[in-house]
Amino acid sequence: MSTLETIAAKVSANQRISPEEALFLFASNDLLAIGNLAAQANERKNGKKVFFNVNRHINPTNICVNRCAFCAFSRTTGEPGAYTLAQEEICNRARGAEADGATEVHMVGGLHPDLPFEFYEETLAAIRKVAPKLHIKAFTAVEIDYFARITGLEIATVLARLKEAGLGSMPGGGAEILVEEVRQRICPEKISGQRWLEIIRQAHLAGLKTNATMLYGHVEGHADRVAHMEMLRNLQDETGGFQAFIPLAFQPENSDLKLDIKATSGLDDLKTLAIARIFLDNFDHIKAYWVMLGEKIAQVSLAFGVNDLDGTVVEEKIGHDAGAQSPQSLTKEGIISLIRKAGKVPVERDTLYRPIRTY
Ligand code: V47
Ligand code: SF4
Repeated sequence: MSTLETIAAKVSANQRISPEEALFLFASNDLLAIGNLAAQANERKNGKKVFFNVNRHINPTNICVNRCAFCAFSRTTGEPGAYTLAQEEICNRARGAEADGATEVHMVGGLHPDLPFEFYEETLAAIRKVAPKLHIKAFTAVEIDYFARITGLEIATVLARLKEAGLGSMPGGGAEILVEEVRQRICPEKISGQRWLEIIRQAHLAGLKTNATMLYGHVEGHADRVAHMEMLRNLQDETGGFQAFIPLAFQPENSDLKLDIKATSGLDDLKTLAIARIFLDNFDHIKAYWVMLGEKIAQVSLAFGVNDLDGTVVEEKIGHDAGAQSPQSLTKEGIISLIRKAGKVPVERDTLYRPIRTY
């Protein structure tokens, strides 16, 4: 039988905890004990360093053929609020980001029914031309699958062509909850969890680093969260290609899942981040995405095993269309101050976690 003592002994000895033990932690209300274990596991890997980057999000289009039930960002062609950015506008934003000191552009969007694959290749090449110093982190596994479907190309070919055009790495979106029964309820049109894992595996094999997210706080249970993280842990054992794990707190406004689902509690947010740190022993980085968590919980999470606060973001649509109360953007100075006040050492990083400057 699991007890906090047996789990604590494992964490101290740097041993892996089992899915049953992770479930035990979810059922426990001893948040401070769980947080202490997570802080211990984090300090062993990262000391007092907390990473952030200077980045800019660009969402080329919100038109999407999937229309996942939880997504307040997507639109159908012709619906009020539907948009598609011209390539020139995407380039202007990337150029502006580089001029403002960004090192990364994070670009993800809807599955557009009409844009050809070449649009995305050309956009990468155009960004590379106007902002050559920017690392381009773009396209979720869901978009990569869509490109393969609309072109009839193999996943490996799609990835190779995007890499050739300038793709540097991939974000971790589209994972939601990888357990099929949950996916059927929240995003039945989306690729399966197994397909998501397979595309990420291929990205890792192609030399592209990725992140992994987990959308929590909707219809899933604790066992689904643990099963999700176990699938990620297994793949990471195999490829080592994941950089950060990012739990995304569900924002319930304006989505078809709204029903009577309430925003996650601070306690659940902190527990989920801490258990992720303890369970995902083969992930170096656990990221608190301040957009979905709010600045205050993101700051407190630095005492609960988190070592990354994402970036400046600049213009955020996915969470804010769904009612996120956080600002659209944080300044670099704001992030540095937030980390310092938590007694940690702010380190600006590039997308691949190479330190740029320690503050
Ligand atoms: O895949 C959609 C999620 C994701 C909602 O890899 C929602 O560095 C909460 O993946 N409430 C996109 N979440 C964002 C994402 C991301 C963000 C920041 C950094 C990185 C990274 C990745 O947003 C989607 C979906 O899981 N999402 N709707 C919502 N209502
Ligand atoms: Fe489309 Fe992604 Fe929104 Fe689903 S989550 S509707 S795939 S933009």
